[in-house]
Amino acid sequence: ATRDYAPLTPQTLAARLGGIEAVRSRAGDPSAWTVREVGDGNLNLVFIIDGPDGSVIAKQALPYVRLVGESWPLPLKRAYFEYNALIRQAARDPGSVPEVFHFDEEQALVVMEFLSPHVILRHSLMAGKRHPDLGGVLGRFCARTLFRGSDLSMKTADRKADLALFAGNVELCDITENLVFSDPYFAAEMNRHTPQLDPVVAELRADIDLKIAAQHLKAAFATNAETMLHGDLHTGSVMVSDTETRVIDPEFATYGPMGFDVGMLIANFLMAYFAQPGHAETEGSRAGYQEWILSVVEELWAEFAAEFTRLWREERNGILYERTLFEDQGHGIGAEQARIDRLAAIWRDTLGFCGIEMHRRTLSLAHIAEYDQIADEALRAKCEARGLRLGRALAVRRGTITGMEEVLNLARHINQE
Ligand code: SR1
Ligand code: MG
Repeated sequence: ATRDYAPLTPQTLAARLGGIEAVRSRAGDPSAWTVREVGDGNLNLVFIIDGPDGSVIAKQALPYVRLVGESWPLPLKRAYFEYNALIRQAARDPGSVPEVFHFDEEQALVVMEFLSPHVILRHSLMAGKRHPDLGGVLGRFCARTLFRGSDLSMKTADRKADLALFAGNVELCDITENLVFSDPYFAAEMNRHTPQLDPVVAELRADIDLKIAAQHLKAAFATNAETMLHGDLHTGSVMVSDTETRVIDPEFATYGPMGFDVGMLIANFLMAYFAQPGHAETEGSRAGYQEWILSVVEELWAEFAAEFTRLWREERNGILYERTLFEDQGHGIGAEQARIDRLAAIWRDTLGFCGIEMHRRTLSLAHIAEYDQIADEALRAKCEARGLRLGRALAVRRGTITGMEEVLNLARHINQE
């Protein structure tokens, strides 16, 4: 029987979930649970359940956008896409995401592994902390999930079924299409920006080359169903400890271009880089930490390309670039040429999506804590303007920037101005 959806509260949670064996077996006796609501994202309720035998997370969708309120309804079915994305990511890159213990479609609820002592990466970057192999783990996560969710790896029937499944994530794609690709470039109702940025914003909104680039990238997001994306892969969707990195929150999962996930992630590191004057305690500590952030970006792309290459050579077994097609060339020369072309296309997309993400997190509805928490508005605007400038260069010049060193040098140069 279906039970009517009802949002959980810390007071009702033990009674509602205490009878579920998958939860009880991990947390222990429900009468001894303590429950806290800790969601600080834009959309959902997130509870930590601490029981005598352990802790778990219960994440429940609300029927509206939490950030805005009930005036902006949002379907509960996003929990279904999150659950389906999580189990695919776990299969494609084992250990990279929290383990799912229980899914309840009617209640839009996923109960999953509590990651401890992990913290949200965005907060760690504001606190100036370093994490070993961060770029490596994230680069491999992108390569494995994006390659293995694509026509390079999947059989026709599986690929078509997943394409149809994730095509249902309509409302969240609509959010991305508007908030990310369109709103930054006109005076959309929900936009906000630091007042001192007015002249820069006017310049960007008069920039035809940039608007055309944003529309080309929006078309790619909307029409190029290259793979299953995480769909919202920013540094708030990554949890870190001193020894481990995990990816969370794939409720925006959809089929789209590989560069979307990689570009969004890199953009969030680059914004953390530009925001450091608002967070680092001394100039001396700042410069070294900023360089560390850039080294993570460098490692992320290098590891993505290396792992994508390994998977191409060892696992390519899907609909595209069949091995038999390239046999005549000997030594895999034809397949290598195809791989290089494919990576070059992903690189161009990555730069473009990276640039647009840097704009939308400064000008559209959903901002980032790194900028928002800089109380001095003039300093905040200076940091944000640097990000906007780099974002413009990456989006418009994505076809001619040849390597990551050029991107990082551009960031260093803009940071000095
Ligand atoms: C109304 S939702 C705003 C943003 O929050 C999510 O995390 C996505 O990034 C979305 O664009
Ligand atoms: Mg999220």
